[in-house]
Amino acid sequence: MPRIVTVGAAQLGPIARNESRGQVVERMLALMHEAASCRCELVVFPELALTTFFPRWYFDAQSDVDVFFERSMPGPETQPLFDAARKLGIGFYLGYAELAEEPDERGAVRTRRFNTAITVDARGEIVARYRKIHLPGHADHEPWRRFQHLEKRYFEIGNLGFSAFRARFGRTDGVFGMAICNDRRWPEMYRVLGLQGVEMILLGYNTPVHNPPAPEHDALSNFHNQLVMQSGAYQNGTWVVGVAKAGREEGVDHIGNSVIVAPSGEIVGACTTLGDELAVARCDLDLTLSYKTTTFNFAKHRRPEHYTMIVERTGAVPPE
Ligand code: CDT
Repeated sequence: MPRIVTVGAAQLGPIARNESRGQVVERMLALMHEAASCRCELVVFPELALTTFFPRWYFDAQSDVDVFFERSMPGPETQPLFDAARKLGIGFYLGYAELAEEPDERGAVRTRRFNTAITVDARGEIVARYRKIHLPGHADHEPWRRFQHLEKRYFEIGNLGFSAFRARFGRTDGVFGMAICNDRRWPEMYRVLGLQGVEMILLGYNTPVHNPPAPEHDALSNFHNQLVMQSGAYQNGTWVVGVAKAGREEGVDHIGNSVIVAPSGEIVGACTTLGDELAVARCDLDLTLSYKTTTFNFAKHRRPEHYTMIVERTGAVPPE
């Protein structure tokens, strides 16, 4: 019996700054209904899916930043997504800005802000939470840029690790993992999840076409997007579902190129527009096996005694 999960990559087009949560959720519900009509059991929405990608702006006042954050999940505006999951029998991955009152490393309760994703099952229950670890960009205002990328200012580094989890979608139990946007460029993310036997990684992103510190990469932004997810999938024998918030948002162009990648590294589903769009694939989780038990049989072939530098060293140090 194949272990099929039918997955919808629910790409969103641009979200204007003045678009309300209610309006965005309506767009997401339309995609969930389309997904249901395609027999999807799981849909993946983008990173920070409920608002415009606000780290492009520098705000002096914290109160101006906090309007983009959710204080509860579900909250009044997002509850319809959870209701639709139950009604349609579809799980979903959702990225959003999370404001939490919780203890820090010293045990002091304070307001904390994370770039977060949750996975919700078909009962409408949150089954896993992930907080983004690789925060790109910068912490201070850099007016020379055409637009800012202030994730290092507005978010703390995630404190939940890369934790694989078991979940059931449709009739299939599987091992899932989550990541967010810039995480997909780091092989460590895939490998840490791979070492937990992950079978499908869910991942949303907002990727501006223009990278101010390295404009020479701009023409390669779609290529790099596919390159990292295809290699991460193949080298760890896992499905990867990468979903964009795409198009021209508040004057900034973002890539689309949402894809569903098989454990072979092949793309089996893809969005072709820069708007709200659903790409669907029937994903057999057992297709991971021929990679996990042969070329990438970790227990047999990995040589961790030669990899210690990976955890002992952060930056590159060339030989003398
Ligand atoms: N949202 C996010 O993490 N975006 C980054 C842009 C960095 S510029 C290369 C990304 O990795 O797509």
